[in-house]
Amino acid sequence: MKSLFLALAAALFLMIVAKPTTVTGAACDPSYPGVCIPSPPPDLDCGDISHRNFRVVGSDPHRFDGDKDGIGCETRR
Ligand SMILES: [Ca+2]
Repeated sequence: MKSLFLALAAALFLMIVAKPTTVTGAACDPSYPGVCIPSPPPDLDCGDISHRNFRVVGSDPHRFDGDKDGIGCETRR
């Protein structure tokens, strides 16, 4: 009975400390403040992400904003 309690306590501890890896688990690059895109590596292209027409500031390490107008992965062309 005691081992069951310890197993439950360990599971609870892991749930709290080792949070499940999600999109928010990766560090969001500050160049894309409106969306959460992790910094490279890997270097991502617009085809690798689902975001479109998001704000781009700063160094733009993924070069989503090739024309430097502050909007990444524009759908209008
Ligand atoms: Ca652009």
